[in-house]
Amino acid sequence: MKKTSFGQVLLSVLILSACAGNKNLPGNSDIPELKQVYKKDFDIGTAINAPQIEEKDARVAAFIPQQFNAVTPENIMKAEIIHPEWNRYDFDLADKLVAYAQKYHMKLNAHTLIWHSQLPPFVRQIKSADSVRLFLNNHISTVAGRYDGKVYSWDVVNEALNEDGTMRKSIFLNMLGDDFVTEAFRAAQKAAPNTKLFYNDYNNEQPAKRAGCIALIKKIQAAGVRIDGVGIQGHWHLGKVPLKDIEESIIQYAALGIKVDITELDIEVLQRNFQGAEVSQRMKDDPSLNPYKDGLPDAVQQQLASDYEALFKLLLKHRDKISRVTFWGVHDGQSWLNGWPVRGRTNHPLLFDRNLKPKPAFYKVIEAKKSK
Ligand code: 9MR
Repeated sequence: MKKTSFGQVLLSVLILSACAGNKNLPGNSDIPELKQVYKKDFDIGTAINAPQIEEKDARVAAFIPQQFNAVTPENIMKAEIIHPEWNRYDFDLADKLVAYAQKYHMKLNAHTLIWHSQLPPFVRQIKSADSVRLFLNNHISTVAGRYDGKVYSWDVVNEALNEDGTMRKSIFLNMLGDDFVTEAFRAAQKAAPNTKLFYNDYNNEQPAKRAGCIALIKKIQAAGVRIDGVGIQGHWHLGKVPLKDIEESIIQYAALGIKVDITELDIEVLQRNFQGAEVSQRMKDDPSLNPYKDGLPDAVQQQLASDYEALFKLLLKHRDKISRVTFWGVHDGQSWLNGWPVRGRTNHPLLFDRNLKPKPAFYKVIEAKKSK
């Protein structure tokens, strides 16, 4: 009798500790896996930062490969970091990222080769078109060449368009004219024959910008240069995801014979019709500018869920044209939207909250698939 009860106690202790252990287990093994649920449709990616590449936090480290089968470096492959001086490259983190993606059998969608922003300071000091051209070609051949066959895709050019579809002013446009985009793709094609080449932008589902984007893609194609896809970044707003424009864009871009990926998805829940340091100051006294510090009210949570549901239903409808959907961050705590357009707010744009807990939006995205 005594023995049995000791055995029972021991058993209960073992079960209890196993359950407790489970709760604290890295990752979140008792929820569906997005990558698995969408396996036959498109890849599900996430943008990751340096600590995530280096797996600093064991819980996050276990969680990422559970949910996602594609990764994009949020910052570490940008020119500023990977090419700090004319003759100096720093491949440390990018090499780690390649090893990370290989370890977890994830696709690596590299971001980005030519962008007007986050350029190393030496580029801004270049004074001649020849030197800009040399930078563009050296940068692409060195970086895209090194990772050819190791990354799945490159965003060759990022954000070259204005909202009205004209070309955005930048050192590349000013010095090289609009052909710089085609030149960049030509250099990438040469350096990276085994890598998919994408043009990436935001708001390029909007009609005017889309028209400019289509013209740009046609120009690359007319020059006999390879372009494999277009990225619609997908930084959208609560209750205003432009489903019609997105659908029209997917159809029109795909008609050019290229893939259409959603490359930086998030849905902003905060007001953002202001910018700058002055607002950061004002925010300290005006809590209405940062209303969800302690969490999302149910109505907003439900709206976010139904926005994501409608979006994924649409993406599923066009799954034959889409190769991946990438979220811009793993969880709300990591999102760039906590710091933009003003610093220090608490935003909630992704499917997982700050504790990696799936939000109602996550379950709606899972259900969207089940109903298809
Ligand atoms: O999320 C990125 C943030 O950490 C950087 O500070 C910022 C710098 O410009 O870039 C963010 O990522 C951007 C991406 O590279 C291109 N599209 C817009 C993204 C959000 O700004």
